[in-house]
Amino acid sequence: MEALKGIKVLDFTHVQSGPTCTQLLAWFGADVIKVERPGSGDPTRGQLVDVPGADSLYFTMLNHNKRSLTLNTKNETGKRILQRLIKKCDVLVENFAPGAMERMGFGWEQIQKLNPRMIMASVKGFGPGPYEDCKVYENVAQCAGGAASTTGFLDGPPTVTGAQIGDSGTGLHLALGIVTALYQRHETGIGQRVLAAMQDGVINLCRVKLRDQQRLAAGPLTEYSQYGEGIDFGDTTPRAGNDSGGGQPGRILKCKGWETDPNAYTYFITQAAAWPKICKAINKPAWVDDPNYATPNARLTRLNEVFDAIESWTMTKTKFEVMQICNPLDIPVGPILSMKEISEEESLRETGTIVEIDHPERGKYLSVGCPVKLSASPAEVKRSPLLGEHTKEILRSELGYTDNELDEILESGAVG
Ligand code: CAO
Repeated sequence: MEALKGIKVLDFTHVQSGPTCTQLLAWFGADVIKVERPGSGDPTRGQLVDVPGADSLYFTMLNHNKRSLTLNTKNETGKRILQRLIKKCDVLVENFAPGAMERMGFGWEQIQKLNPRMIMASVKGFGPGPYEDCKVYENVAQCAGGAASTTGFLDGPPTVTGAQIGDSGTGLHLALGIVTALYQRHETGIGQRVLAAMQDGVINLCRVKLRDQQRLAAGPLTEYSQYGEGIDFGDTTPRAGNDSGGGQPGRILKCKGWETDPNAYTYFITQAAAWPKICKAINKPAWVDDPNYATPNARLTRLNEVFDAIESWTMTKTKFEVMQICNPLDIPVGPILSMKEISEEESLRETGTIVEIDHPERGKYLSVGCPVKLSASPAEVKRSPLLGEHTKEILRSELGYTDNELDEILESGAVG
């Protein structure tokens, strides 16, 4: 049985943040009806196209397990259909620019009147405040949420990360808000408004950097490499390069083949508990008891020397050999995996994290399956819908329109 079976979601999302959220709800079993503008649909269908004439990977990888309904919500017939859908559904999710739902005539007040049980969930760039009217994309959120100022190297510019923490990260936050609101509805019988602002989502994911901001008042951040290098700290959390965020120093180190392979690197953490084993593995047995190296505090001003020595050793091994040697010794390391390696990794295929999907227009492609595994609600990944693929089916089965009525609706331009 699927956990969210029976929950109907009216999905007004587009691009990435909102679709991430509704795709998760669909994987957990909700019936997600993606409402799209007739003719064009979600703009990502036609963005970064790799197979001419087929929906892009951008779209197909974010819209699995959904049904597509084309509906012009600015057309009078379209508005009437939407009103009926709102009465039938449990959740409406949208990530339009601020004010778009109100301009359509479907702001929170109107939705509550139509269906007091409805949960209306939105992604916006910013929460209430000076920037609430701004349109926002991924990298803007990363910059406004503190990620860019704390990512990159000390002597370089602010840097955005490849992980879509603004879009997909906020979609995840929103999904949690929606299921929480559904849970509360069991008690209260009424819906509520759920808002996930991208800036807030990124700040939440940068929590440890706000921790460090406050720690600066008590002195330099000793676990940052710049401390050991004698570089002064300013008044804000600096960029930490590849330093690990916790109290256990870690860095990215070269492995065999780094000269030609941009990903022949490993992450290596000098966890305090593993220190004696690290010393033995890298052939520095004297460092186990040497007071200059034996304790984490003693090592803090010598991290460059320590990691240089470890790197001299990792450079003689492939990143996978480093993993094979260090794991049994409980030394925390991780190979830097390329997207090619991830796409070919058998174990990820077996768990359903990487899945191969067949699509009528584009053939087979790889996607990321549901990253959260529920033992009693397994997620089967189904291909994304073609534009308007389920329009008639939804109008018939959900709203009970007859064939004649469907013809009239088609003629009105409300769907198509
Ligand atoms: N029928 C009729 N009109 C429709 C429609 C439909 N089915 N679906 C959408 N529209 C209309 C909307 O009503 C809106 O019209 P108005 O501007 O006249 O009110 C219009 O299409 C487009 O909406 P938009 O302003 O949201 O789209 P955009 O491409 O200009 O902006 C984005 C895109 C992402 C910047 C903006 O939606 C946004 O800031 N969203 C919130 C933050 C967010 O989610 N960002 C992440 C996106 S992923 O990187």
